[in-house]
Amino acid sequence: MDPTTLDRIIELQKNPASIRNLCILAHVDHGKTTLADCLVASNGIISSRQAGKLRYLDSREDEQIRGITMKSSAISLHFQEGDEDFLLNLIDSPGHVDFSSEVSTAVRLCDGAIVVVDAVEGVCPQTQVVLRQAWLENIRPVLVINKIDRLIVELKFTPQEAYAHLQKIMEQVNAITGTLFTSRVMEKQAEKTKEEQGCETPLEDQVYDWSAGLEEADDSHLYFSPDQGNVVFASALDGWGFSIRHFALMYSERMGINPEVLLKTLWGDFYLNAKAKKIMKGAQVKGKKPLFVQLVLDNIWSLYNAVVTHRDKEKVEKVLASLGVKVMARDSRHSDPKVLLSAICSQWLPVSQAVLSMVCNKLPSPIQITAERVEKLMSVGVRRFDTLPERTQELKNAFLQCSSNENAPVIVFVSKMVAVETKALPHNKKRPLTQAKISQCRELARQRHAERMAAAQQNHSVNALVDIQSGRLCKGDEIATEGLKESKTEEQRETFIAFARVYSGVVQKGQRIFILGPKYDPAQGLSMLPEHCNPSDSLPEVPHLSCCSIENIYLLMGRELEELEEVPSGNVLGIRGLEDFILKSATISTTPACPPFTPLNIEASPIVRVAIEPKHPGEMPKLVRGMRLLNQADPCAEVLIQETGEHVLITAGEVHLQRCLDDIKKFAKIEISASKPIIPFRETVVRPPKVDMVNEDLGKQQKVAVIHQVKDEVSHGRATGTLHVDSSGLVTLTTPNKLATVSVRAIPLPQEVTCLLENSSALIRTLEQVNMTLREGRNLDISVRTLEAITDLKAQLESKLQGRKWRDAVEHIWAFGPRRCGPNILLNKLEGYQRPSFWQYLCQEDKSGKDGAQTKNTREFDNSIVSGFQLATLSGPMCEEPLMGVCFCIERWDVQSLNWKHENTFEEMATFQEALGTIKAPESTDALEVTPTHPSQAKRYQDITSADCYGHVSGQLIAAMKEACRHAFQAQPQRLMAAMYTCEIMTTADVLGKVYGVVGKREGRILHEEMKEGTEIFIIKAVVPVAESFGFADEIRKKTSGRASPQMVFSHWEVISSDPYWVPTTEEEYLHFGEKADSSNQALKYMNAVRRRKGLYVEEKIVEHAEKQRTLSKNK
Ligand SMILES: Nc1nc2c(ncn2[C@@H]2O[C@H](COP(=O)(O)OP(=O)(O)OP(=O)(O)O)[C@@H](O)[C@H]2O)c(=O)[nH]1
Ligand SMILES: [Mg+2]
Repeated sequence: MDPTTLDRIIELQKNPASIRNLCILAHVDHGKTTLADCLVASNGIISSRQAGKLRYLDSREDEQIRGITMKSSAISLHFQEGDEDFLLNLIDSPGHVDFSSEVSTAVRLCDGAIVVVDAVEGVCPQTQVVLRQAWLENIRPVLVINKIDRLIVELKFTPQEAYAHLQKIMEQVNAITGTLFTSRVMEKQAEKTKEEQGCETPLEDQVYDWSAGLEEADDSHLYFSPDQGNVVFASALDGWGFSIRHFALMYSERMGINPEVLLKTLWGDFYLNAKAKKIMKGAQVKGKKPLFVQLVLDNIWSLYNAVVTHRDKEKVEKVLASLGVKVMARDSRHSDPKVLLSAICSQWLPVSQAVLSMVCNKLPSPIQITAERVEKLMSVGVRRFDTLPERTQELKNAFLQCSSNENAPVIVFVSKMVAVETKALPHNKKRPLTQAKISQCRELARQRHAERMAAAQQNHSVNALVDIQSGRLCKGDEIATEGLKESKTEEQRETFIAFARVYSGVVQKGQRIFILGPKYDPAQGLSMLPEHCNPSDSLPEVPHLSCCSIENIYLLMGRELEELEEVPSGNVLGIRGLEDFILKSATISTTPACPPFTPLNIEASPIVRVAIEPKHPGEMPKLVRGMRLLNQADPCAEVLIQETGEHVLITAGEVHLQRCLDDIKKFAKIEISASKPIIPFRETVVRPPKVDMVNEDLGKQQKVAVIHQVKDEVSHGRATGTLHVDSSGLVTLTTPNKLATVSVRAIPLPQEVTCLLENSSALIRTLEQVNMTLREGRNLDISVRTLEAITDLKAQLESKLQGRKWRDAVEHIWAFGPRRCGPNILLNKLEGYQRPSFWQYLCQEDKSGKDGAQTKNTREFDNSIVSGFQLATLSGPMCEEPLMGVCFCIERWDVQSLNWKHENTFEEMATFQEALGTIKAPESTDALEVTPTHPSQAKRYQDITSADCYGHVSGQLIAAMKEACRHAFQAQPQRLMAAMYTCEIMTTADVLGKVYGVVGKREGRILHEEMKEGTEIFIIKAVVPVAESFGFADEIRKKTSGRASPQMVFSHWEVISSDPYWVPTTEEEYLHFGEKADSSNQALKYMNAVRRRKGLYVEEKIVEHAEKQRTLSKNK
């Protein structure tokens, strides 16, 4: 980088008012990177001829090959408007759904965003997602409607049609903003009324306010409108773009109209009355040309017509003259008319000028950060801002002031870690020399040469020898040090650079700082650390807090990094030296009072799993290292070692998977092989079907079948003597020591309840945490919003679990599972067993103090029952996949309470083993009442009672509960559930049939299709099972010659209707399917595939009625 530019940027970094941190967001392929190219070219980093072709910010090889962005990357630009200088920290983000986590990391560091929308495709699914993301982070968006050239060249719209089309796009975008705004106002209003209710009027006096505050809230500044100056119309590829201010200023001079009036009327239903020389309203009604068409679009259309469509030289000359633009002869002679077009447009309507000026005027600087956003960033998890320690609350001012004072605390947020090749770091790179340096070196060399020549003349023979020797020596040294360096780089080929932003203070090279993990609690930290402590002091250990030094700091310049000494508040930067302390994201500060920032809103859920192994087994450690690096470098990918010992990688989709595999190869530098994607399933139970497979009414037949099945189970149970299954599906199981008995029944949950639980898992986890702290006797202040969400969840569950079967069910919920927050319920149906309610936090609000006595009522081993349930729901009996939508009711639970001590150690177990020789294992409770005869046996005896020959009672109970749940599950009709993608496909009418064909073949379902108004584009929404989705995008692209491409996002779980255990039972079924019924059963296929993968027993006949092969020729 040019040193003068660098100096200017360093200077600008010190003035937060002139900084804009922004990102470019859009749906995939709407032209973000192309637009970024134009902006980068304005700084001379790339030539303007290359802008749009180079895609400078797509620096990875695979990004260039595939033509999509996969990682967000930042670049700092300088822009001058009038007398003012601005520093723009620009982040380009990917648009593909698989990489939406990268968008989250970009949005967090910015104050504003450019939302790009393709003029032909309009608002697409990802456009909605990014608008929501920007909204959730409280950052301000501006709009660029890109690819307007396609309206002219491809769709061949008239200017009038194009105007109507653009208006529609604007409406669509504003509709989304409107919904987001309304929901926020509603939320705030609800919060306010809740607070008021808490302190004031009783409920009956409340009059429900339907308006919900919408009338009072001013939202006019939120919407996109060209006259507000927050919209630019552009064609990034052709290098032009404008906001209507440009035309307003131009025509106000020519026509002598006040520019402000033109600015207000240029976009909208206004027209020019030539006779009266006035601007009038009502162009549409009177059939007149709107001003925008007449003054703006007509000009652009005629330029395109002259240059691209008709290639009319004379006309071009005229246009050039009227625009006052000069082009080089080689551009006007070029065979590609687009070259001439770009040459004209980049002078007439330079897109970078339009966009950057809008950005500087409309987006906030770091000083303008709102208090609301700061509170949101600081209130981590369920905590309320006002419950944070006082010193923490004071830090809010530091955020708001964005001060770079010496005393200002340093607060930095790292949103992701970027792997950079160590040799690409600035200090390892040879820098190009400046002109001055070159001449200096030349001068030095000349002097040295002259000296040497003089010396040589004096003492020719002796010196020559020494010279050669020392020369050799020098060389030898070099080789040695090089060897050392090589071995070092071998160890550390990748260095992680933290992608971060400074919110307060000045970050300096070599500075000591605290790193706050996501779970760090400032209250705890402050109480454990001495006051006014420093990260460089030796301090006691505090959970989730560590200290380290910043090694280097960098200015992020796309592919390049520029080393800096310090970065003041309000800037985006790269930090080296944190890789051992930060996994994916973290907060950095010089004060332990700083809270960790709220975690990023990551929208994509990792769903595609593959098992990875190295080609050569000996390279396993390298693979493990590669996977560890990937885990750190990718915000969304997960790596883990499964119970089976496989190394598993979980990614958001197929494209993401491919990129992660490439990354692992690069990090580990070995050949790897990945398994076929491991497709997740869920297991569930359903109500007995009413019709059989040929749609005949089942009546009692099914019952017969169930009883038949149950009988099997019973006979099995008798064999072990501990299991009993009755005809209604109630399973009773006794522990091996016969001390405890549980009876469990499995019931399917209504679908909407399962959905609700699935979506509320984070909330349930929070509630579980709250319950845990309550059990420990502590209290946790949770925010009003969380409390409201919990109350709402309970109310929703109550309304959805109606009927006799579910009476009081919500109150009696014992636990959720698996992992204590999953979509299965454990229900307490025991008579007379009062345990603290799952909703005790809510009850505590009503009758504070009363619950203390209740808490004590928990029976011994309550936890064992929950653990058994957790294990049972984690892997079901069909193919050991997690359960979903199952409610287990405990109807009986007997346990002989003997006041056993159950915290035996292994040594005590050993003593017990010895003792077994002398004392018989207890057969029943009576046996335990025998008092030991010898006093020395007394302790031993106590030990034995707590662990009989079948192990600890609690352990036995866990196992018994798990088994009981599994049997109860099997006593119901079982089904598999498949993960489903929703998939939006944008296509043209002529290939619609082909798209339908592919969706059908992949077992997908079309939900709806609609045609975009005014275009030939169809939007199809479909669901496709994840299991069938691999290669789906490629197949569609191939079949439609690239005219349709799907965007798939995980949506929900769906029950596969066919029964994997189905065998024909009714006569009709025999007739229809034959005795063997070996026609394809999708559910069975999936189930067996999973079982085979997991090494479980698969019941399959490989050969039936085999016959010995004969050689036919012999029999002839
Ligand atoms: N006709 C036309 N094509 C454009 C324009 N801008 C971009 N494109 C083309 O659109 C395609 C996608 O452009 P990109 O800039 O890579 O899109 P992107 O939004 O960065 O895509 P992702 O990063 O993958 O989400 C490229 O083929 C561009 O040449 C434009 O103004 N007009
Ligand atoms: Mg891109």
